Amino acid sequence: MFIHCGSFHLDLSRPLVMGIVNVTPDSFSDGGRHLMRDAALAHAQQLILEGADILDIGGESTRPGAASVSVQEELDRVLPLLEALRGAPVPLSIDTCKAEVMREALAAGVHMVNDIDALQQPAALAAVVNSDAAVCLMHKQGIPQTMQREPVYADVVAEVQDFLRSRVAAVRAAGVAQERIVVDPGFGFGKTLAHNLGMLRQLDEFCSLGVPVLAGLSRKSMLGAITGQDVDHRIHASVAAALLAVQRGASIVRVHDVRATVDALKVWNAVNE
Ligand code: 9MG
Repeated sequence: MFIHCGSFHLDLSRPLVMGIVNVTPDSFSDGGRHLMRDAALAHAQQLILEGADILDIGGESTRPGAASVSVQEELDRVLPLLEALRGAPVPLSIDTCKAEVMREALAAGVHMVNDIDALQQPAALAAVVNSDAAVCLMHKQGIPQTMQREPVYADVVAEVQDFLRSRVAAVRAAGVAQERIVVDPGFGFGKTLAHNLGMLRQLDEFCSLGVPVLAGLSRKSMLGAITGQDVDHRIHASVAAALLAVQRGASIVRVHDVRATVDALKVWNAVNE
C-alpha cells in the first residue's frame, strides 16, 4: 500500500513513524514567539535525524481540557516553522481543524492535513479537496475541552468504524482520491481506558476500511493509568503501545519519542522481513 502525500509517495510496506512537533507554549517554555519557533525548529530537525518519516506540526494543543486558540495565533505559531522546514527530506503534516490554517499551510507547502475533526466542517473539506495533500481523518467524541467527562458507547469499535467509514465515503465523494486518505480511531479523544484498550485489541478491524490506519498513543493518559507514570515518564509504555498498534495493523504511529520508536520498529521489521 502507498499514500499519496503531496510530492511524496509513501511506501507502507514497513510501518512509518510520524514525529510530533507541537508549537505551543506548554511544549516549549514560553520565552517569547521567536524562542518558541527556534526551539520547535531545532526539535523538528532532531526528529528528522532520529528517523521520523513524517513530521506533524501543530499550533493548538488538543489535550483534554486544553483551551482553543484563535486562527491568527495558530498561524503565527506554525507558518514560520513551515517556511523554515520547506524542502525538508520528509513530508510535513499540519495538525489543525481550522480551514483557514489548512489553506495557509497548504500554500506553504505541507503534504498532509491531520484533522482531529475528520474534515467534518464543509470549509475544511473544501480547503483540502483540490490539493494533492494526504488527509488523516480521526474519530473523536465531543470536544477536547470536555470530551473525557463521560464518554459513552454501546460498542466502541463498531461505532468508531462506522464513523470512519462514513467520513471516508464523504471525503471520497468530494473528490479526494483513496490513496490520499488515512484513518485514525482517535485514542484518548472521548474514550475511557476500557474504550481505548478495546480499540487497541481490535485495531485490525479499522484496517478493513481499505485505507491505512494511523495510531496515536504516545504519552497519553491511558498509558499513565496503566503504568502509574506521569507524562514525562511514559516513553517505555509509549514504545510498547506503538509496537502493539503496528502488530495489529497500524501503518503509521504518531509519537513524541522518535528514536526509541524507530529502534523498536527496526526490531519488528527485522523479525517480519
Ligand atoms: C493532534 N493529535 C493528538 N493526538 C492525536 C492522535 O491520536 N491522532 C491524530 N491523528 N492526531 C492527534
